[in-house]
Amino acid sequence: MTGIKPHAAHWGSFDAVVEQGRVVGVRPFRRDPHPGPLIEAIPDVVHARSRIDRPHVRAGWLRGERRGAERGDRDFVPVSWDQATRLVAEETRRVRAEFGHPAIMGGSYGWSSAGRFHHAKSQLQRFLGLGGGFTNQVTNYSYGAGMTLMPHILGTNEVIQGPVTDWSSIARHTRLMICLGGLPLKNALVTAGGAGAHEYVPWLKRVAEAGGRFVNISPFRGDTPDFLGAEWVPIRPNTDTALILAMIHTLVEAGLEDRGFLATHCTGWDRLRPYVMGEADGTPKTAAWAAAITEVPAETIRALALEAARLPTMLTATWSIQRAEHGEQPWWALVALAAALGGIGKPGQGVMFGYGSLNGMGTPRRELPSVSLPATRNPGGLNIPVARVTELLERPGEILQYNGRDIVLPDIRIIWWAGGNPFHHHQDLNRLRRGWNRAETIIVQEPWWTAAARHADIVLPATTTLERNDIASSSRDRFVRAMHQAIPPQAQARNDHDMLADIAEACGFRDRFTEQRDEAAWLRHLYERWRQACARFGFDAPDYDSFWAEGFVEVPPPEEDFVLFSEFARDPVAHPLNTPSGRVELYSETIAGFGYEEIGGHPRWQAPQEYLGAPLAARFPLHLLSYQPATRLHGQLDPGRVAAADKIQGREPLLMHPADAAARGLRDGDILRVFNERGACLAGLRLSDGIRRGVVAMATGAWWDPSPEQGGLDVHGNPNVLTRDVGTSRLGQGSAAQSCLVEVERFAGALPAVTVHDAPRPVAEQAA
Ligand SMILES: Nc1nc2c(c(=O)[nH]1)N[C@H]1C(S)=C(S)[C@@H](COP(=O)(O)OP(=O)(O)OC[C@H]3O[C@@H](n4cnc5c(=O)[nH]c(N)nc54)[C@H](O)[C@@H]3O)O[C@H]1N2
Ligand SMILES: Nc1nc2c(c(=O)[nH]1)N[C@H]1C(S)=C(S)[C@@H](COP(=O)(O)OP(=O)(O)OC[C@H]3O[C@@H](n4cnc5c(=O)[nH]c(N)nc54)[C@H](O)[C@@H]3O)O[C@H]1N2
Ligand SMILES: [Mo]
Repeated sequence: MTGIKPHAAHWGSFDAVVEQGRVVGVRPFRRDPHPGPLIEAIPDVVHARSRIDRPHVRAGWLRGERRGAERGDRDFVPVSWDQATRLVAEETRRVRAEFGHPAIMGGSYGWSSAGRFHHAKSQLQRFLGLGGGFTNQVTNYSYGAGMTLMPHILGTNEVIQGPVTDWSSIARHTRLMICLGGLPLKNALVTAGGAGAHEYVPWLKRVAEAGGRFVNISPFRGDTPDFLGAEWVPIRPNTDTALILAMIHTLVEAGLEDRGFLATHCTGWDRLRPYVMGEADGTPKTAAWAAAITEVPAETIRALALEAARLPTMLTATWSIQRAEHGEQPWWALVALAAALGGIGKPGQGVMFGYGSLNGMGTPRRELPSVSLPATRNPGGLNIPVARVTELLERPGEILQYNGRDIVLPDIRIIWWAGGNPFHHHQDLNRLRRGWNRAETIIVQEPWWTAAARHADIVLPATTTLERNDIASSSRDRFVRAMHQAIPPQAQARNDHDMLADIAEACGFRDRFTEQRDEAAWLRHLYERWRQACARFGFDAPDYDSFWAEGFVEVPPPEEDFVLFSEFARDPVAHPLNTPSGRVELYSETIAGFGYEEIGGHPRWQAPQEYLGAPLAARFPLHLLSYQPATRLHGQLDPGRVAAADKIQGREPLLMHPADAAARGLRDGDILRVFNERGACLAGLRLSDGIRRGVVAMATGAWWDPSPEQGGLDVHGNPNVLTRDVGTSRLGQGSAAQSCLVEVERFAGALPAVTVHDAPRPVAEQAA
């Protein structure tokens, strides 16, 4: 195969340049106004030495060492596809028969790849659902706490997932944009389902040119790009709630709260106001009170509140803000501030979450569906909040409380993952590994020897998107794109659909799984379904053959600005919110009724166990933020050149203020040991005066490389060996990765090699 093939990924659309069956380069999609650099890593990763060449089975598993066995790079035996298929089918049948469907954990959380047909997780879940059901995961790592909270207080998740009030409305009307967590450029490199056009930077520039002023409230100055000229308010991590409450206090003190809006559009102001003013608990939430918690000067807080009352203001917070212990609170408080300002539902005003978290948030787009597989059914299954996965594995038979429900945790026998990497995404990896090892059988479908594949019993090699045909599509992007196969499957890799179709056959339901369609027939089918759905919205998409030949379909932009909640703002009686009161719930009887002492009926300041104001900071005085990487998508692309160029002696960089480094005698470029009671990893020191003192930051995504010779030290730099595995609260049960204290020291001794980008060496062929 040689030529130029249109293709797409979460991190951008591109043409693959192919010579003699190899991807040798990429060219950005010609309609992308601002392509990002991540696509440059594609040739490296597609042909990486960490690709899995054949199916493998752990030798100990073949000998019958199952429950409690140590996993991790242990003696993988290559087997044939026939053998692997038979082993997986037999094991699935056995476990279903002996222990029931929920004994199979098939939540398989993860981003998979952009193509909507070969979406690994959807394929696996379709297979497991047809087989009788499985234990599934609900919510997500991105905004799991927020998405459980918002339906209670705003009646919808549109404020997070979109469509949010669009950039066009902001450019026209917003004069002040207050951004908790900033508006980072790096996050907008990607769109789930594929970025056809990166429109974030052009829109930010238009908003700035229109005269909007930006305030970046974040421990990290780099969370807004220089061209915005934002004011930086360096806040202590995890203290945003205190700052927001003090802004509300300032408004009330000055008589500037929008009493009309609070009376007609909200419920619970009579409960929140006495708390804020201190009548309820004796502590007025003044700017001076918040200054002590946030280390933001009281005058800055007051000035910000008064300015927000004077100017059309959009409030926003990144998704990261709620990825912390009590992560529901800052988002709820921000909704309350927006209510007190009276801006909810007005053009360019109110509150939205995640403008700075993903490309496509706020991009004007016509309301149209996206191409997707039909929803999976899970008849005999169970749902567990995604970030409680270790508890699920640790505590069978016990109760997990979530959002007013008591869930009895099943006893998991099979863990099955396709298109996600729990040893990337979960917190406290050493603890996860202990829970993980309790399973009898772990099956992982992966193109690469990621930590998840290395911790499996049965490893099934998947193709990358370049080795198959597909369609990329996202509700946040104007382009639907054809993904043409560019190269043949590498080694013995197979696509997830085909491997599962064979396993379904061995289980007796191949035809129900495939619906007797092959890849080409499925793509045509999914496209036609989408085309018909679009027609109902008045958009005539071209027929499939024209689309495939052209390589993309462009959805026309909308004619008018989109403003979320505009009808509610105009007439809250005729257009109530989908909450019990029909209004914005500043006090929620439902949440209060759950009786969880860690989350009350209205937003309030609660100190997390790990932040700079906690007693533990005496021993671990640095707050670690583990943010999304600029050089990858999570763990994906880590073997490529973009991620490699950013590392320091092959280790993930850690940002630190020069004064904190000097106090420890550390110099730029030093290799550090970063540690707390949960674990330790290496990192390369990068000094920056753009990070607040007392805060250090590491991107996620360097593949976990624990060294048995070094007592389990991760020699590469995965911050999730350090993060704490605790729910945000029993309401949201979201990931609290951003509440984490650590200490650092210079790493003494010979630098251990990073070996995780090499394939593990197999043991005796065909032992099975
Ligand atoms: N400390 C900390 N941890 C975090 C976060 C944080 O802020 N801090 N953020 C969290 C968030 S928001 C998220 S969304 C998660 C992300 O966590 P994940 O989504 O699990 O991370 P990815 O690395 O994208 O995992 C996708 C996996 O799918 C594989 N894959 C790709 N294409 C295919 C395919 O076609 N077939 C198969 N079988 N596999 C494929 C990739 O190789 C990769 O290993 O991480 C979370 N973890
Ligand atoms: N390049 C790239 N882009 C991505 C991803 C990726 O892996 N790579 N992942 C995508 C995914 S899955 C998601 S969910 C989104 C996530 O999007 P976010 O969750 O918004 O991204 P983060 O980088 O975790 O956090 C943004 C910033 O929040 C700041 N911050 C952290 N804690 C606090 C705090 O307590 N208070 C304040 N005020 N600020 C704080 C940090 O300085 C950080 O830089 O990103 C998406 N975009
Ligand atoms: Mo995410």
